[in-house]
Amino acid sequence: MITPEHRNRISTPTSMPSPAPVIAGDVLLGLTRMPKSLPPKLLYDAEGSALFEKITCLPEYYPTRTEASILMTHADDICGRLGPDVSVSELGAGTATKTRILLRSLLRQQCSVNYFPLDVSDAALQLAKDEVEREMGAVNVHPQIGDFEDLGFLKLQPSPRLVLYIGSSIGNLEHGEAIALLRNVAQHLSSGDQLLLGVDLVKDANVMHAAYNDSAGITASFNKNLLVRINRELGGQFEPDSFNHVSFWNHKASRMELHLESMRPQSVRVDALDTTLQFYQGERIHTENSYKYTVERLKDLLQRGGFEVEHTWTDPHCWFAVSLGMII
Ligand code: SAH
Ligand code: AVI
Repeated sequence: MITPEHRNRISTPTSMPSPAPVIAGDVLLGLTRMPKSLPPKLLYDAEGSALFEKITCLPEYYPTRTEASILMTHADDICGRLGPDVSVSELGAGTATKTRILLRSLLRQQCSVNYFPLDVSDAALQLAKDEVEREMGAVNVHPQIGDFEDLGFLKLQPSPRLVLYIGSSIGNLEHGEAIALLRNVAQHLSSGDQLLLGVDLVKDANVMHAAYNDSAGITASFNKNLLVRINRELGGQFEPDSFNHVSFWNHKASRMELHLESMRPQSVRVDALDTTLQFYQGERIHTENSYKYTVERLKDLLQRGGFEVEHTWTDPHCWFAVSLGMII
């Protein structure tokens, strides 16, 4: 459970070094093309990670609690299907709150666990390490600050390996990127190694719309924090309140979309890019897609990624699915 004390701590990492800010290239590329867009990984500076934690507790944001309920109901079944004495790595671990459900269950069948969480957010990883070690002394946490593009750390992980990619984070990737990432993961693994993948499923559009347009405005703050980050890290002069948070269901593409929409014509200077950006009234910056799957498309994704599907669990409403795949 993330308490207010945790939220304060997430923005003040203590003992892990921060990587140098490397957002300039992505921001220049994304904001000088038409239509404008920014990669969703930029949403996760310390403040963005803290806002995401708040999102996971919102009444409208069903994915986190639905996936947690699947993990709580089936943790022993999931862990019973794993190899003996597995080590665990996790892509986009965040604060690893739901991961602890699995680690608790795993410790009922093995004495200790080596756990390698990867994330671009050092603040979230610090909290993950603190909380896992505080609760479970038998879990050795080896945090990896970095991008999905560099999966070399998977080779450090002792066999047999379990890779976690939960939280529907794969839904923030385009289909081609998602398959390429799974194939890259598979290439770092050996026969018998396993992947547990969690994805959000297509459902009533009103339910999904509410989840990304919450009444407290936390998702809007999460989205606008991108502009705050550009101001802080790149000397930008964005006025975040001159942009609207816009999120809608794109049925054809099977995804929720997040955008920031300029409320008026404006010029925005970004010193570190030596650029002044022009926005027309109503112009949008596309900041995130959140693809929603069907169980069939999830299985297809795993197979295309190089994994044989072993078992898939869903909740009673079929809102979310967690699937276990293996390298054969
Ligand atoms: N797995 C957690 C957190 C999901 S939020 C959960 O289920 O609640 C998505 C996480 O992925 C964030 O912590 C973010 O920092 C991380 N992330 C996003 N893009 C990334 C990338 N390209 N490389 C590494 N981590 C990334
Ligand atoms: C991390 N990811 C799966 C979240 C999602 O639902 O796509 C990010 C998010 N964006 C807005 N709210 C939550």
